[in-house]
Amino acid sequence: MEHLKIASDNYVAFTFFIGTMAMMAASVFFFFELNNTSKKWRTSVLVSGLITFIAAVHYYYMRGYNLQTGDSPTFFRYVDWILTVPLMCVEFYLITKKAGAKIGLLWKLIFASLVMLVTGYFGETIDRDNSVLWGVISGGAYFYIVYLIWYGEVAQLAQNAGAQVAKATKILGWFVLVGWAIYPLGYILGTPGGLFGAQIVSNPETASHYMDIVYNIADAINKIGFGLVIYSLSRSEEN
Ligand SMILES: *C/C=C(C)/C=C/C=C(C)/C=C/C1=C(C)CCCC1(C)C
Repeated sequence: MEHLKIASDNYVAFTFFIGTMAMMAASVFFFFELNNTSKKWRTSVLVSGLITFIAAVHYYYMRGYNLQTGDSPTFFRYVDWILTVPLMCVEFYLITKKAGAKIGLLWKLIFASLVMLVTGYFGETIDRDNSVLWGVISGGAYFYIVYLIWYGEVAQLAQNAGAQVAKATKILGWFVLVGWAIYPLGYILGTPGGLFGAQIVSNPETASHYMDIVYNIADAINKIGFGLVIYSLSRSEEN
């Protein structure tokens, strides 16, 4: 049995390790705080904990996979996203529900997120030669989500849901606009098509390392950050 350890210059393995720890710690925090969360916000905080918990389990696996094989755990990365991104859509639905959000809005958000992720997966795996095309389709679904949150139904409902919900929705909207935009950067670095054919990192192995580091950083920011915005909403005075 080989003894596997993280070399001090192995940033891919290191960010998988830190990611695992951060997701675990965040999950413990959200779950333990449920006890002193008002009933109104309990489901939202629970969902925050589920998002980081699902990520923690995937990160634990991906960390080991990467350490043992040196490869990018693309499949489980996408399994994680397919579970957690729709749950982030659920958060938008839950906080605007009191202002009248309909279940149809939730399905629109979930559907768009699935299109975004499935097409991204095709571009990264089974049809890498057309990664630009898949990336563009995925980007279209992404901008539709941004639109719904910033100008569409989510934005309108948030305006009628009180100042605190409006403020939280704005911050979550920034996470989606800026924090989620980090992912296409990882995709551009890691796929052969790069940015409309411009190969940014020519060595495929280095390219996939960059991609993993970018994705790992983005996941920590977005999953934990999202949860903390929901948590602080649950603690805001007027609610
Ligand atoms: C917790 C995980 C999250 C918030 C993952 C989000 C992933 C994305 C926003 C991915 C977006 C992509 C594009 C917009 C184009 C290229 C392909 C993707 C899938 C990387």
